[in-house]
Amino acid sequence: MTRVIHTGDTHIGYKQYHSPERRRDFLDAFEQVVDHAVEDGVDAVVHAGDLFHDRRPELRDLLGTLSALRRLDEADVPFLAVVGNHESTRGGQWLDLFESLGLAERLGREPRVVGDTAFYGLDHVPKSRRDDLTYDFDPSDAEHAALVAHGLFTPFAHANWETETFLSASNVAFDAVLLGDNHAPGTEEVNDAWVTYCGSTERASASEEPGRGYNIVSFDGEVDIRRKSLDTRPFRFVSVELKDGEGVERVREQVRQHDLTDAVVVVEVTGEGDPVTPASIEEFATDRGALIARVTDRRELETESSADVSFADPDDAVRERVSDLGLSTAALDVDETIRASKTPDSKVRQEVKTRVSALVDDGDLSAFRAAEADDAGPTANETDGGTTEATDAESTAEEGDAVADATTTPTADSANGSTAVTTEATAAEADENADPDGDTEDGPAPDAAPDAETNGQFTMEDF
Ligand SMILES: [Mn+2]
Repeated sequence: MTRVIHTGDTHIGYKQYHSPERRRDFLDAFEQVVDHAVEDGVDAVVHAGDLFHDRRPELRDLLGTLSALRRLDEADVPFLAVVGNHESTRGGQWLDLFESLGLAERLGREPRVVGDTAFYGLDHVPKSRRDDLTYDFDPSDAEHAALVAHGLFTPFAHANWETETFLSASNVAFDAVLLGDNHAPGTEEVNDAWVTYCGSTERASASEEPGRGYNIVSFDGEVDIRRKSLDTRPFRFVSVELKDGEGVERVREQVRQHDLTDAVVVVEVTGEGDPVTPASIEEFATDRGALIARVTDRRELETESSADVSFADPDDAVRERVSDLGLSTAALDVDETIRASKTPDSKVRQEVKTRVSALVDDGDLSAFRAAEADDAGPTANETDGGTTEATDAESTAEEGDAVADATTTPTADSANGSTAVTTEATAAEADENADPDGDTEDGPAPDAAPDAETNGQFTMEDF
């Protein structure tokens, strides 16, 4: 019998709505999972990727994470994980640092046996490189086998990776596939394997309306998967359909009916009626104790066909537009350097020159080709519609993915053929392009949150 917590998409460091409180919430949720693991005495915590919201977490988030991992370690609960698209870097993974400290183990093609179950890992792999995957795992004589992976798998929403195909290509018969990337929890049976998403531990976008939690997975002859809830920041979703003649008063009336204390209030206005200034509603809610309020007036969007972007967060709008442009890796890299990275303005010109020269010197001109639309695929988000902000989040998320994928796309390494499953691919890549770093600011939402950026910063020495 093996009993583990399956969690993922914790997105630690995500400063949602630019709010320091929200940023702390993401770490809090992870700490709660750790508390539960310690109290419950599970055999391991399995993390399916996106531990961090971006590839350059800040020191306080690293320290908070280290201290949580240390508590697990002291309770003898192993932390087994794979690398997600948001946190992936080209020069080595945070997870490797935690592993070197003895606080985590990175899953890969070799089995990590806990009780009578062998756990394997598959990091997020951009779509462009999946054809080279071999799905070769080292066999184990453990009674059960589970694969931990990060990606958008069928038969779940937004899928771009065929579960049946990789299950039949794998040389190990998995009893369970424990997934991260899609922030909506769900469980399905595919080819005699239970395939399950644990969902995010905090709402990384307003589209993640249902309560957050994680899975408890038991292997005991059969596989048993149960949900556990987390106590997260309250979100109030207020949908107001205005009739002719109604306006801001009606919206306030609806908002007032909710317990706004310390909540994130997400208001959506539809129907007819008078114009409503979002700021007036947002102020109304925060004056009554809300932490944050966001109003989306769907009516304007309906009449102005050219504007399908909410400007609740201008960064979201820019990211969405950029993601629509189908830019090449090189162009995205330039955009990132100029707009989002922490490169000081005075150094931007030199930095752009350095990066572009590096790509040219490298001789791999694919970086200058327009992005594959596919690779820019959506990231996980919940299926349910949600507010415009949610939509923004999704797009942003997509952009995050796009950037991540683009930048992860190897230069040298794709040329020499086969990409091994997980770990090795990334490791190889890391070797080729030392010096990770480079990244972007936080973005909005969840998987959505973009910030998935992975692009590496190049220095001349690398080439
Ligand atoms: Mn995620």
